[in-house]
Amino acid sequence: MARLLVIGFLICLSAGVWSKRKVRSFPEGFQFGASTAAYQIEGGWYEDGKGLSIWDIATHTVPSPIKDQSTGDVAADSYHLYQRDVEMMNEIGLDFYRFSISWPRVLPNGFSDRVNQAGVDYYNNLINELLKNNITPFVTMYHWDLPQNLQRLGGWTNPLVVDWFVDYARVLFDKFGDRVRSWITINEPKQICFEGYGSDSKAPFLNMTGIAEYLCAKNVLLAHAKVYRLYDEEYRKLQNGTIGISISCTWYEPASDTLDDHQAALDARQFDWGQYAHPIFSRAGDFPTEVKKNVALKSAEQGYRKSRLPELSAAEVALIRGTSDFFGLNTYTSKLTYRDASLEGMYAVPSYNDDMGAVMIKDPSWPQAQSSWLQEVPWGFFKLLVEIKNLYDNPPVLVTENGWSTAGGLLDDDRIGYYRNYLNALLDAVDEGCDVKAYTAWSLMDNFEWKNGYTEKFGLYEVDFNSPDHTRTPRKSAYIYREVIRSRQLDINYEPEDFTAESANSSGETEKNSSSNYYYK
Ligand code: GBE
Repeated sequence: MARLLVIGFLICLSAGVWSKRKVRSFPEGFQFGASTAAYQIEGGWYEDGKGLSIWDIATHTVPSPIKDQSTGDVAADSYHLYQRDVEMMNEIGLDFYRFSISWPRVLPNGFSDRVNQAGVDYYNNLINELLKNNITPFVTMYHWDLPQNLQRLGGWTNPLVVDWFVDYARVLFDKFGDRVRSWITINEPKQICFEGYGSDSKAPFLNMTGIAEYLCAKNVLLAHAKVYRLYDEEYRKLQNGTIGISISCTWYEPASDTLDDHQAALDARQFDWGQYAHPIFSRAGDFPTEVKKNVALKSAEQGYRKSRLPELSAAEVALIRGTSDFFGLNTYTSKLTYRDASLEGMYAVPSYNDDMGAVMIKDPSWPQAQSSWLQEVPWGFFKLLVEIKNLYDNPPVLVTENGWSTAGGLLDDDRIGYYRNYLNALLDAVDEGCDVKAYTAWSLMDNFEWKNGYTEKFGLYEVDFNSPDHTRTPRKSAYIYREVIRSRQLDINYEPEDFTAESANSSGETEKNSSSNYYYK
């Protein structure tokens, strides 16, 4: 009898471990999607009345600032191939598709006085095709392709951009809001502001750190908030949708247990994403205290009469606070963070990095993607989700981007390892009480990876950019994701029967990294 009990106990135990480690279910109603962005896939850069964006200008600059001198002129040609795109979504079984609308395709000069009907037609066709196939359109209004006309007026550093963005959003609600029920105003404010205005890693390459990214931050927040208020006041009743923002968050882990390193990691989180999340999602609103304090202190030391970080008035704090129906989370990786004497003289003065006062480094033991900044750190994703829950009263979280880059090839075991480990960490966070409601893979297909051109591949589908019809072929990871969605489960042992070695070999490339180690919390 005792022996039977022991055996029974062992069976239960191993079943528990098995179900936790091998097959785990997603919560009821959990939604799966994939994401793209207009400039990265559409092409059709100068067709049918589209105006120019800052990325059209950037990629046509001589000498080219793009690693492989490429452009998004044609990209994956989704302007012509959107029906094939929807077919791919059907093959995987996506619940929703997150794509962005090109502002200058709809409003060629940026202003709403002239609407480009051909651009509206294109998005109508895409949206209708999605709905016909039971795929929910999840629309980002701004994924970095600002009309060049507005850039000439200062772009996101001009406070008037707030109203221009509101005018644009109104056109989108009017034209598409009868069918689009899920909106994201802004994709990644930090990347718009810091990478575009504070450095030269994204258009418009302004590179005026310490000043420009902070002006941009205030305007982006206000633009987002005013569009949210507009939806609330004039559209929500009729159109009955949800609207929010997507913020890119890296997890910053203290490099050691010293107080300095803990504070450095905290400051890095506050500067990197708290600067944008805190005004919207915290109870108090406004920029985070640490950010205000650091920039004000440094500014005073440097002889500025006012903080380089613009203030938000009480009315602006109130306007911005609470303006997102969900936390749209884009996340890819983690960094180790420290603060010590070596910081002295490390960063330009003034600069965002100097204001933050932290050093962020990679851990060489973490699996490395093709993108230099991207390493696989699933426990960092877990900690990030728990931190968002703790900081912002457990908001509903939609993971709006997550993914892995390779050099190419259909057999992408390292991408599969990444997706499995990140989904597993997501489920751990759900067990911890985090309200995660959706997951979006970046990306549906290979595309123009900004300054890195076509040298980094994020797609579930490989795109042959050299073939005239931009042939799309599912990678092994597409088969794995399809099964996750079909079963609503994560099964780390699943092997797709219909993914053949021949199809994998046909790409002629093999993967350089394999992160086959499975992660356990
Ligand atoms: C998303 O941004 C974008 O929304 C999407 O358009 C893009 O294709 C996708 O990522 C893949 O890149 O080494 O830390 O100093 C910063 C992700 C690197 C945001 C970090 C790269 C933030 C982009 C350089 N950034 N990341 S480093």
